[in-house]
Formats: sequence, C-alpha cells, structure tokens
Amino acid sequence: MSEEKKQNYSADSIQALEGMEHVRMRPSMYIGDVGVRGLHHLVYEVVDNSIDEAMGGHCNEIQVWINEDNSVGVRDNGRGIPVDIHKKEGVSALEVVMTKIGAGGKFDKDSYKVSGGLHGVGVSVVNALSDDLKATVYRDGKVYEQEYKKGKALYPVKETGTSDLRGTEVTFKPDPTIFEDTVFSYETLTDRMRELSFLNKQVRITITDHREKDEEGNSISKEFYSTEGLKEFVRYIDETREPLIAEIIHMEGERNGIPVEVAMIYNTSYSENIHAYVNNINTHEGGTHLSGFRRGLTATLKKYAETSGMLEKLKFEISGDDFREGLTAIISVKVQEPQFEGQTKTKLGNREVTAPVSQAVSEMLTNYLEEHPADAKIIVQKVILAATARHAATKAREMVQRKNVMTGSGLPGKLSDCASKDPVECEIYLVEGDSAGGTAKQGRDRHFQAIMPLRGKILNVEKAMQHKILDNEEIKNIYTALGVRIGTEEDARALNIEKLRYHKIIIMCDADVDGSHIETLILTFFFRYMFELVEKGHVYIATPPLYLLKKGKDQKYCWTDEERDETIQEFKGAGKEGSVHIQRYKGLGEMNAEQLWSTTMNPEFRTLRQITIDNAASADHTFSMLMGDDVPPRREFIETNAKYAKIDI
Ligand code: 0RA
Repeated sequence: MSEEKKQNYSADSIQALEGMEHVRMRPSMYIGDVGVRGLHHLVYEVVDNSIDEAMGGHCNEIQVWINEDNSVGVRDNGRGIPVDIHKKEGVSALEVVMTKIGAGGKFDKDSYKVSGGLHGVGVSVVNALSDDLKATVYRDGKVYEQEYKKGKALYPVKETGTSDLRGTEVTFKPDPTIFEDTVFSYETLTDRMRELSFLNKQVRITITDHREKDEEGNSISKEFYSTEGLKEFVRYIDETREPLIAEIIHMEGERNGIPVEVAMIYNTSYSENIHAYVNNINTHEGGTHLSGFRRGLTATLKKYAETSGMLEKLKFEISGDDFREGLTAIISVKVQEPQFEGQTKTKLGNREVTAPVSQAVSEMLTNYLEEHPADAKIIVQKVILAATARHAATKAREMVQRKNVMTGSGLPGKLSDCASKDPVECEIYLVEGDSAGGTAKQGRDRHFQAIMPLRGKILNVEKAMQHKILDNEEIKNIYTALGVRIGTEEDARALNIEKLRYHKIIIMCDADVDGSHIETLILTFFFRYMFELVEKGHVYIATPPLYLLKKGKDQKYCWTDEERDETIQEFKGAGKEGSVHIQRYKGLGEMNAEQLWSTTMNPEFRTLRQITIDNAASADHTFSMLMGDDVPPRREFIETNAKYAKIDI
C-alpha cells in the first residue's frame, strides 16, 4: 500500500482496506473456490441479504438478472441499506456495509439475521472480487448511489434523485483476473432461486437473462412464488413419483427458540430423498438437525407400529433405513450461530438443534397417523416390506463385501486394471459394451488407465429395491473395482472413500440416444448410491467426437455440428478439388484403438466433463423425472436438452 493512500484513511479504514486486500489475495477462504461454484456464490451472497430483509418482514420481492456483459443485478423492495453517516466510521453506513469485511448488518439489531451464505461473508466480499459494483438505495423518497472498483469506493455516497420506491439494488461484474470463468449460468441461478422461493414462502423471486431472447425478442425469465413453502417443495421434487399417502405431512413452528419447518411424503419408489437446510443452505453432510429428524421419525413410527400390533409376525429388527425407503422430506431450520463442520462445511454441529427437530417431527407425525389411520397402515406396511427386503439385501451385501476383502485377486474378471497403485493418478473407464471395452483396452495407457466394460443396460436404480440393486452383476463389479464399501445399514450412501482406487471415474458411452440413456442410468446410480464421489468431483463423462471430416490428406475430428460446419467451410476454402468426406461416429465401436486414444482418452487432447452437483434438490427432481414412469415429461426434457446433449446435475 502506498504512503499516499494511507494518509487518506482513518485507522479503521486501513483495517477495512487490508480486509478487502486479503479477500482478493485469498478469495477461496471467503467464497470456497474461484471456479464456477465460487462465481455463482457471489450472487447468492447478494441475494441472501435481500432474503434476510424478507425474513424480517420488510420485503416481498427480489429480482435477479444477468446482463449481456455477464454482470448481475439484484434488487429488493426492502427498507434500503441506511445511507446516514456511520458514527464510528465517519462515512455512510452504505459504504461501511460495502467496503468493510464482516460489517454487513452489524448495526441492524432489529432484523432477523440468520441467513448470510454458506460462509456468511457479506456483500463486501462480492465488492472486493468485482471489477465494478454499483449500489443504489431507494429510501425516504430519495435515490442514493455509490460505485466501486475492486472494492474501493469511487466517490462518497451521493443523492441522485427522488423516487417513491423503496429498496436496494446491487449490480456487479466479477473480476476476470480472480475467477477462472466469469460466465453465469442461467440454469444454476434459476435452480437456486426456485429453491430459495420454496424455503422462503411468499417472497416473489424473478430471474431474467438478458443474454437470451425468446421468439418475441423478450429476455428469458422465470418467476417463483411459493404460497405453501416446503409443502410445495416436496410436491415439486416428487412431481413424477407416485404418492403412497393422501397428503404431504407438514409442520412449521418454533421449538426452544429454533424455527423448524418439515414437510414429507411417502412415495412408491425405493429411494430416500431427504434434503436438510440450515439458514437456507443445503447441508449435504447432514448433522444434528438430520439426526433429530431421523430420531423423531423412527421413534414415532416404531411406536405406532408396535402399538398397532402390525409387527408381531416380523422375525427381525426394523432398522432406521427401513423407515426412510420411499421417503421424500425437507427439513429447514434457522440457527442463530450455526457451526458448520465436515469436509465441505455442510454438516451442522450445533447439539441444541437435535431435540427441537425430533420433537417437532414426533408431534407432526403422531397427529398425522392419528388422523389418517388408513395412510398409517400403508406406511407401516411399506416399512415392513423394506425391512424384509433389507434382510435379503444384507445377504447380498455380505457376499459383495467378502469379495471386496479379497481385493487383488478378488477384482472383477472384466476389469483390466492399470499398473499404478496410486489412486491419485489412476483412472477407470466404465465403457458401454464389450466391444468398445476391447478397443479402449488396446488404446489405453495401461500405466494409469483401467478399463471395465459394462454389458447392456445397467439397472434403473430409481425403480429397483436395494437388494436387487446390490444383487446386480454390473453394480457389484463397479463397487468391487472401485474398492469402496456398500453403504452401512444406517446410511446407504456412506462409502469408505479413502479406499477409492481411482480418483477419476470416467463414463464412456456411445454418442447416440442409447448411449446417453446408459450414461443417465449410470449417473443416477452414482447420484443415489455414491453421492460422495460425485460431490467430491471424481465422476466424469468422456466425450468422443461426433464426426471425422476428410479431404485429401487433411482430416479433422469434430465434437459439435457447428464445428463440423466450420470445418467444411475451412476445407472448401482451402480451394482444393474434391469433396469433403464426412463420417458420423454413431458408436465407440467405429473407432479403432488409436483413434479412441487420441480423441477421447489421451489426457493431452481429450475433454472430460466433470459431473458436479450445483443443487441436490433440483438434481433429485431431474433424476426422478428422467428415470421414472412418467414418459411425457421425460421426453420433453430430452428434447429441450438435445441441443446441448449434456447432463449437468
Ligand atoms: C441494515 C439496516 C437496514 C437495512 C438493511 C441493513 C438492509 C440491507 C440490505 C441488503 C440488501 N437489501 C437490504 N435491505 C436492507 C434498515 C434499518 C432501518 O431502516 O431501520
């Protein structure tokens, strides 16, 4: 920092400036990462402030928009950030909020502040990481504004006019020297806004993308408004599943000063879909609130089943899992000082939260069971069926486990393992079909690339019971090859990930409709049973080329239709006689080993699509739709996405 700058700031401002410098030096400490995730986190941070304002009852509309230059605007109709001079700092409160790390809302004792992003860092962090940011406040009949560059105010807050409006508007453009990529995804933001509208009912949230126009020339846009909150959230997630009971079970209230809201339903599927939120953040790793939910659910249902005498003939114990088969549930708690633990800091640690959630669930469920005896019976029957199936599954699991212990000699016969034993450098290709598997085996670098062919269609795990899944030859092979354990009885998705034998798991399918269906089946399996691998970024999709273009001695692989058309022009432009020969690759089998290696497997030239989970609840909805019985919505999805031919979950 130069002497000159120092002179212009008070001691506190110097600290503030250093805070802002620190954010720019170590952005990941504040926003997690500087990739696509971190980029979108900036928007969530700004929106969270408006959500806070809504939760305090001061605002009911939030607008978010992406501009053509990839800057993003967020506007609410709240009270507006105060602009009067902050006593201690000697500058406008707005400037303090915008430029001082950790200042956000500290001087606002009245508002109900529990939100504030995963890292709870505040809008000043967004400012520090933006090339340009502009804040506009509509308050007391006036309009005020201030602009910043890389977090530094360009001028003191100024009054720019009069207005009857109320609220705050922030527009910012992320700094491209900090972020790997500064292009916002409309889909990612849309998923989050939908989720926020369910979690904060009766707030109108709109998202608009000015980069994309519809047929009439209007920017594409979506509006979310939820009257019933979590109840509607459950209905949305289970849209294409068949309900087992008449109504969504729902409760909302406060226990020991902790606001708790829960909504749940049983459906005819066999998967467990519980999404637990703390202060609007999806806590993937669970924690005390989830334990409270499970405890309340198990205790209440068990008691009911025992009292009703329905368990008399059952010869074995019912386990926790059995109560959650075919269950879709959302839990949302608001915690004043959340302790986030776990590897991705998405596990709630606060002990005091378990009992209130457990009590709330018990009361809610007890009431429902008493008022709906027919549904109660159906639920208990489903639990008994799950327990019976699990009993069979335990045997299947033991079989696979035993095989796992023998690892080395016990690897699947179909696996062509690699020479290296260092998981960090090792990759496994899960290849559609034996023949393509053979080609991949010839083409690979056997030092670090393992190949395992998968035969035919892999089981649709959305529609099969657990013991069937664990009995499936292909699925057993995947577990054994990867070296991970099949989940424990308490948690079907808990893997011993430290035993993972390959840090890259690459799904390689034909570039046709069947191939993309198989890809989706495999992804569904990973999402439901090996979530941790997806979450930690171990799962990838290989991208074989779609075309090989030849003219004379020139040849070029193309991955998209646009690329193909450009190459045709390029080849024609070269002026040589003769026509361009176009080969469309329909399957991996049409390539020889060398071609497959150079286009799709050689790390120097290949493109791998890493599968990431932006939004678990939205992915849940997508997978149940893609893999469920409901054919029309599936068709619509595949058609609307055919253009991009990609599946991001
Ligand atoms: C502190 C005090 C007051 C409003 C806010 C913060 C506020 C912050 C944000 C951020 C985005 N939108 C916002 N809206 C309001 C107002 C206190 C008062 O008027 O008495």
